[in-house]
Amino acid sequence: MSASMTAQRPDPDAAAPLPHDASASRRSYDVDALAEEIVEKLTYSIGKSPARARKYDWLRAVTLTVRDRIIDHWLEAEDARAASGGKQVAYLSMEFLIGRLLRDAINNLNLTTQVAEALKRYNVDLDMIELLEPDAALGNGGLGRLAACFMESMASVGVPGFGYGIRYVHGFFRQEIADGAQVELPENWLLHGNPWEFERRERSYEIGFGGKVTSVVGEPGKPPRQLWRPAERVLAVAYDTPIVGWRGAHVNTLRLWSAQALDPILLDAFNSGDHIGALVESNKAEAITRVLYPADSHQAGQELRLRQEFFFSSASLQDIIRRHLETNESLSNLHDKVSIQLNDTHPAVSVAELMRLLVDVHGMEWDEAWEITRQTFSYTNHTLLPEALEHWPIHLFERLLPRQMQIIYAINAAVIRQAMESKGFDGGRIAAISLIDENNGRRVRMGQLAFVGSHAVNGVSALHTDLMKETVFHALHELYPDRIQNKTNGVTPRRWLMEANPGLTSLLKETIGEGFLDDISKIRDVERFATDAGFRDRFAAVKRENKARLADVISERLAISVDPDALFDIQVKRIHEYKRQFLNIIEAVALYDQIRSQPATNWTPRVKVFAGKAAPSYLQAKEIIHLANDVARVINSDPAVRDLLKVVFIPNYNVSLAEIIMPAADISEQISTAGLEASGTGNMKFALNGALTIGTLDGANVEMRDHIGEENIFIFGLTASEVAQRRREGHSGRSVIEGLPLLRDALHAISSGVFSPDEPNRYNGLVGNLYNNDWWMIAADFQSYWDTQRRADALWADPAEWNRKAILNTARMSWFSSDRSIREYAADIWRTGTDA
Ligand code: 26W
Repeated sequence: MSASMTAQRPDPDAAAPLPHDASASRRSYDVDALAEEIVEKLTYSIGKSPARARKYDWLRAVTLTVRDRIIDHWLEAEDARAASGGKQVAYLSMEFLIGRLLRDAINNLNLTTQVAEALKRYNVDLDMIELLEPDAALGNGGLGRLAACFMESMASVGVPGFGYGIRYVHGFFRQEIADGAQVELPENWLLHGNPWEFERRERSYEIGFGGKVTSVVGEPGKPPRQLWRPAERVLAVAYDTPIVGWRGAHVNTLRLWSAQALDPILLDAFNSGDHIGALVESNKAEAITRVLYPADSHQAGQELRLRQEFFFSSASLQDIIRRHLETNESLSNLHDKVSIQLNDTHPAVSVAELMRLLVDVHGMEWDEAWEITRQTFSYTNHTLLPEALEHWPIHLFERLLPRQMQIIYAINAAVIRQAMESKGFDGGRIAAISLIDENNGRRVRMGQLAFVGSHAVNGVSALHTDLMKETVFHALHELYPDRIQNKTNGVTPRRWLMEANPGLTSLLKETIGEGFLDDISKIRDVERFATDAGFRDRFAAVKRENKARLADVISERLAISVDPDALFDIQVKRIHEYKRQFLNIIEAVALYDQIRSQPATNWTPRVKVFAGKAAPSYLQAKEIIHLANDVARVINSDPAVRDLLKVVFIPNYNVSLAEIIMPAADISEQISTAGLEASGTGNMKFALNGALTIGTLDGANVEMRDHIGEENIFIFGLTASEVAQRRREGHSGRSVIEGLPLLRDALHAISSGVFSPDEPNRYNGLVGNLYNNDWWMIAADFQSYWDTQRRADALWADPAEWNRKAILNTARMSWFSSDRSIREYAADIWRTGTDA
C-alpha cells in the first residue's frame, strides 16, 4: 500500500522551521555588491573567470545573482504565509505561458539600472544577455498566458498562493515557415538548464493509473471502503519557481510536476541483456511530462493527454492536503484554508480525485467530503467552441481511472436526483446537466463535472459569461442560478507596458509622475494631455521608435524592409478560423487590387503584420498561414504597389516576440466572429500600448469599447446574436459574394492561383467553403470591415486626431489590468484578502 493511497502524516522529525530573518541576510541592491556577486557566481557556481566567461555564463551568473534577492523575499513570504495561517489559492493549469523571466524579475525588484551598470563594468550588455534566455513556452496561447499574468498579479497584489502545472521538457513547438508553410520543430527550453527552478525531491508523490477497485468492509454501519489498487505508479517530483511581484512585495511559488519512474531501471531485465526492456517503465513514466499538447481548440482526446491531466491534478491535490495537514488538525476546514481554481476543464478530474482522497484515503463521510470539495473548487471556462469542450470516452476513463469513474457516477446520480426533486427536471434537461453524454459512445463531460463540483463558475468577459448561461451551461444555470459569475480577463502592466514599452513608460513617468507604476488606474491622468500637441508628438515619437525596432526584427528575420512611417496593422494570435485571419488576408488582396487599379488614389501606406501558430493537425489553419505567405510574396514583390502595401508573416510567434510587436502597432486586429472569442487578451495589450482597435463586438472588445469610448475604437460587423440568427437560418456566402465585386474579385484571385502559380487550385477549398457555407461570417462582414478599414485610413491622414485617440486608449485601459481581475477573484470567488 504506497503513500498516495493512505493519509500523509506530517514528518515528526522535521525540525520546526527557524523564522527567516531576511534583513539579516538580505543581499544589498547597490551596483558594487551586484557586480561583485555576479563574478562570485561566475567563479564559484559556474567555475569561469570573467575573462573566459561566455555569454550564456554571464546570463546564468546574473540570473543566480538576481535570484538570490528573490529568495530573500521568498523565504520571508513563506514564513509570513505559515505564520498568518491565512487562506491560500492554488491555481491549477495545464499551461503557464511564462516567456522570459530575467527582465521581469529585475524590473519587479527595481534593479534594472543597477544590474545594467554592474554588467557594464565587464563590458557586458544587459539587453543582449536578456535576449539569450529561452522562453518558458509551457502553453499554447490565451489560457496559458493568462495563467502567467495571473501568477504575477497574485504576487503583486498580495494574494498568497501556488500555481500548479506540468514541467514539460518540450514546450510549445518552434514554428518555421518553409515555402510558405508551417513546419513544427521540437522546442528545447531546458537546453542550458533552468536557473530559475529548484528541484524539490522531498515533495514527490505517487500517482496511480489503471488497476482495480475492491471494496473493503468498513466499520459496522458504515458503507464499505473502496480501495483502488493501480496497475501502474509513477512519481511526481516538484520543481519550484519563485514568482516575484511588483516591488518584491510578495513572492509566490509556481510548482511544476515532472514524472519519473519509481524504478528508474529494471536491473534484472538489464542484467538479462534486455537493455530496452529495462528502461520501458522509466520511458513510459517520463513520457507523461515530456511534451505540451499543441492543440488549443480541438480536444486531442489521446490517452496521454488524460494521463497528463490526472497526473498533475492528483499530485497537486496530494501536495495541497499535505501542506494543509502540516498546520491543521484535520481536513474538515480545508475549504477555509485553500481555494483551488480550475483553469478550464483540463484539471477538472480533480473534483473526483479530491473526493477519492477525502473519502477513501482520509476516511471522510461522502456528504461532508462533497461539501468541502464544492466549497474548495471554482472553475473558469475559456471557450464555447463545441470541439474544445473536453469529453472523455468512458471506456478510456474507466480503464485508466476506475475509482474516479465510480465517483463520477455517484456524483452524477446525486446531482440528477437533486435536479429532479428540487427543480422537477426531466428528459432533455436531465440529459443537458448529466456528467455522462449518452450519445456518441458515452463520454464524461468535463465541463459539467467542473461545474457541479465548484461553488463558483466564471466566464472571462461579460459577453462570454452571458453566452455561457444561454448556451453550453443553460440547464446547469437553471439548476444553480447563482453559480455563474463574470471575471473579465486582464494583463499585467509590468510585462506588457513597463518592460515591453520602456519608451512610453518613461514618457508617462515624466508627464504624470510615477504613481501609475504602483496603481495603474493613475494612468488615467494622461488623458488631459491628449490634446497637448507637444505631448502628442512625443507619444508619436515613442510609437515610431517601437515600430522601427519591429521593422529591424522583420528585416533581420525575413529580409523584408518595411517603412516605420506606414500604418502598422497587426494581427497576432493563434491561427483559427473563428479569429478570421482569412478575412484580414482577403481585405489585403482587395486593397492590393484597388491600389493596382486606382494608382492615382492617395492610398494610406500600410504594413500588414501577421504571426501565430496553427495546431499541427488543424489543416485549415495551416492553409491560412500558407495563404498569408503566398499573398505576401506576390504583393511585396509587385512594383505596381510602390510600397503602399506590405504583408509580413513573422514565424515562431511567442511571448518574447509579442513584447516587441505589442508596442509597435497602430491598428490592432480583433476581428473574430462575434460570440466566439471568449475574451481575448492581446486586444488589451495593444490598446494599453496606444494602438487603435478594429474589431467586432466580441469578447472583451465590448467592455473595451465601454471604457475607451466608442469614438476611439473601430467597431464593425454582425453582433453575436445576429451571427447566431444567421447560422440558425442557414447562411451561404454565395449571394453576398456575388453582390460585392471587391470581395468576389479578391476571392477569384485567391482561388485561381494568382498567389499560388505553382499550385493554382491550392485555395479552392478555402474559397469554396466561403461560397457554400460562410460559417464564420467572413462574406457577411466583409463590406463592413472594408469600410471600417477605409475609415481608419481617413483618420490616419490626421495624425493629431489619431494620436489623441491613441492616447485616450492608453489612458482608459487600466481596468484591464490583471491586478483588477485578481482582486475580483480574491473578493468574489477565493474569499482571500489582498494587501494592496
Ligand atoms: C483540449 C484542447 C484545448 C486546449 C486549450 C482546448 C481549449 C484550450 C483553451 C481554453 C483555449 C484558449 O486559450 N482560450 C482562450 O483563453 C483566453 C484566456 O481566457 C481568452 O482570452 C481567449 O478568448 C480564449 O480563446
